[in-house]
Amino acid sequence: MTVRKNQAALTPEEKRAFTNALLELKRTGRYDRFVTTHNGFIMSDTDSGDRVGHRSPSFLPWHRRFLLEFEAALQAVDASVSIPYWDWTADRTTRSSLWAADFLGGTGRARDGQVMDGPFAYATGKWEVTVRVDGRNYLRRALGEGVAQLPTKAEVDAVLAMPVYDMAPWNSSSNGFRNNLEGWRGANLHNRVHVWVGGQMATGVSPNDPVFWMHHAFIDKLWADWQAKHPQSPYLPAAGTANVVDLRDTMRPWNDVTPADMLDHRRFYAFDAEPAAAASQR
Ligand SMILES: [Cu+2]
Repeated sequence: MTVRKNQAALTPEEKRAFTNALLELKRTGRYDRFVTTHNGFIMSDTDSGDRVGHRSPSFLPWHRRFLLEFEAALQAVDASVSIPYWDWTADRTTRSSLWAADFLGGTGRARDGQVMDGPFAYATGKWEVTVRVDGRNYLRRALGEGVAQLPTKAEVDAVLAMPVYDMAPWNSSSNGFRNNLEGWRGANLHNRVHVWVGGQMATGVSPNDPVFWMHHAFIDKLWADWQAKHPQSPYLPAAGTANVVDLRDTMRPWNDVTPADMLDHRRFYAFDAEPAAAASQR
């Protein structure tokens, strides 16, 4: 059974296994197909039209399925690997071990934002950014420059307290848990983290930065935490909503998976720290 761990608790061997599996997916071209898929949805998801991956209720089940597919690809390289999660309420500075040279490497240099250390620095020859929205083919970051502070635990807790999953008009103007977590409304959680990292993470080709997976693994965990807090609150909308993925509608690009299939993460993996209420209530 896959166990997703807090990145801060990984051993040096686990960090090496994870980064090596990423480099192998990159070498074979498999990695870049995930970047392409994500950018396609960023481009096509709109508030007034069809929306699946973002700014809609299916933001959470879509990314759960997307991460599952990516994790399966990692595990085909090394069966011991799972996607770690980055709790950015706790590891919230540029000095976090996350950004050390033995893991993701640090922020970009002042001149051009280029990441200069770690396994994903351009100079290694192993991490060329090929799916891109501008001419630059090196991984870039500007940690803490686009926005000064990552979200706090108190800001996360206030969003986890919201009892309704999502609300009409089911887009970036909605109230409710999903849109406050996604960040188009309120304190801004998920979106702000993309901006804090900067570089490719602040664009539609954000999966070019491996931290994408660890950020989304934490967003995914917050969905599980929310479910444990609100066991009577269902995914919404239930049915019959134009342009939006209802509970039992299939999601592109897979077309064989629905939000209902994604509700219980424990069919697929466990977290190192499962939400307490979940064990007794589900
Ligand atoms: Cu994201």
